[in-house]
Amino acid sequence: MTQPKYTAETALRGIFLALSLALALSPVNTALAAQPIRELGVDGGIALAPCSKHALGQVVVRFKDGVSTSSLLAKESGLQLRHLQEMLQLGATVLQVPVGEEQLWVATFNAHPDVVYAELNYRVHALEVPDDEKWPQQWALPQVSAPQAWDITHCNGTLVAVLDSGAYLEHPDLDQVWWDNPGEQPGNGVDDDGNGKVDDVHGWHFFQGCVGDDCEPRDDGMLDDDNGHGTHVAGIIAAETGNAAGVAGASWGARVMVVKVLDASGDGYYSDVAAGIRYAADNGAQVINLSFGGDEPSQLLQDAVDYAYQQGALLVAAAGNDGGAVDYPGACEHVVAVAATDSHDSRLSLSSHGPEVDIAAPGEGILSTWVEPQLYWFRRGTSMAAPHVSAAAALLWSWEPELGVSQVELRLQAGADDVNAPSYPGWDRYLGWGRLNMYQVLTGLPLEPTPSPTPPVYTLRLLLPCVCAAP
Ligand SMILES: [Ca+2]
Ligand SMILES: [Ca+2]
Ligand SMILES: [Ca+2]
Ligand SMILES: [Ca+2]
Repeated sequence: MTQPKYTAETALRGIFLALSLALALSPVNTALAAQPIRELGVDGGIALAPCSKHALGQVVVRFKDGVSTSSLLAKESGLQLRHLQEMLQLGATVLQVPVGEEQLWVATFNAHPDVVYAELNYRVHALEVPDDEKWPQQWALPQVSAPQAWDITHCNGTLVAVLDSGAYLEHPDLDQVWWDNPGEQPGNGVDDDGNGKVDDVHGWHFFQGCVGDDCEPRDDGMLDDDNGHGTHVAGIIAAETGNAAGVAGASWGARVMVVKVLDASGDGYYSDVAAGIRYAADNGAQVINLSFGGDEPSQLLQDAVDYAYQQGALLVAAAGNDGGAVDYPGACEHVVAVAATDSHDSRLSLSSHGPEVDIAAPGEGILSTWVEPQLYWFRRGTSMAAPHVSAAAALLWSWEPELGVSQVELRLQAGADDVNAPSYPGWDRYLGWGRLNMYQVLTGLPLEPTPSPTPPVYTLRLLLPCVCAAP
């Protein structure tokens, strides 16, 4: 009498029986089927969830010697288990399994006596450092963990309004990033989208036209940057990145709506700022960057801010550069006020402080785009800090578009590094919740802000080691 020959076929039959039972009994399976899922990206034929740490629909299995899987899987598996890749030298095989059931198959295989091991097909990744020529001079972006954030995702065109001195629209490192008003035909002298502005293709210009003491509100489509400040701020957020030229923009992919509210001297009026905020919100800006400030509170400014916030826009403003109280609109309710730090994570002495400060970001020696003839220039101040935060918000919204504006605010705060914790643990009036960390903004869990100022608070921050499809 001969012993029945033990083959891979019998091994797999046992596995499939066990797995079928496990699937039938598993509440996980039902739950998975009911869950909404994101659109799947496709990378080399392998399905990858946007935040999946492993290849979907795959497990790696090594069977014991003499147990070959090659011809049996398709025949035996009612679940269309299929063999994708055999690594003969290592004795392992990559098997295709139903998406969402990878863990179950790994557990089932590992429980079988003829399996040496089974595991998920995990992803590896490289830190994404852009090839932009001036990248080595952009110390601020590694400081806020931008490369780690970009390794998760690039910004997919989130619209950021830059209220500033205009922008150099033809700048070679910016000319692809401008908002194109989808409802407006350029240059036909007609307000095609009926928003009250004729030919507002990339944005609008709100200003008090003054001759001597005689000032009156006017507006037009002149967006040219006669100062340079607006071009610098736009570049920090959205300079074309990975194009082997110029600088990298912190969002790597946001679009910019140009709203000119400052003149050649960098001055403007609250009325123009308020009108510009309203225009930005009405025309779809998700983030509104306000790198300027004034000393006086204003109901007009607060009303404009409240309007945009209710539309779901995040407003980000410079805290101020006089080292005193926080400027307006940074001090308004519903505005993220940004202090400035240096390469050692120390607050710049010029950076204004007070109860309204929410977060800090690099603001010294910041290289970005500029008007001709320089084209690139270093600047310092809280004006340069705010756009780093705007860029982080744009990137987060691109990654998790379902978030509401208050959730984005919380994620910015929760992700910040409390770099002055030895002196001022938790929130403080100098750096707010701490220095921006773009990676943690994308991966961290929201923390409830505590009343300010706080006794020492030690938070446990969960860092999800999430590795995702390169966009
Ligand atoms: Ca129009
Ligand atoms: Ca038109
Ligand atoms: Ca560039
Ligand atoms: Ca602190």
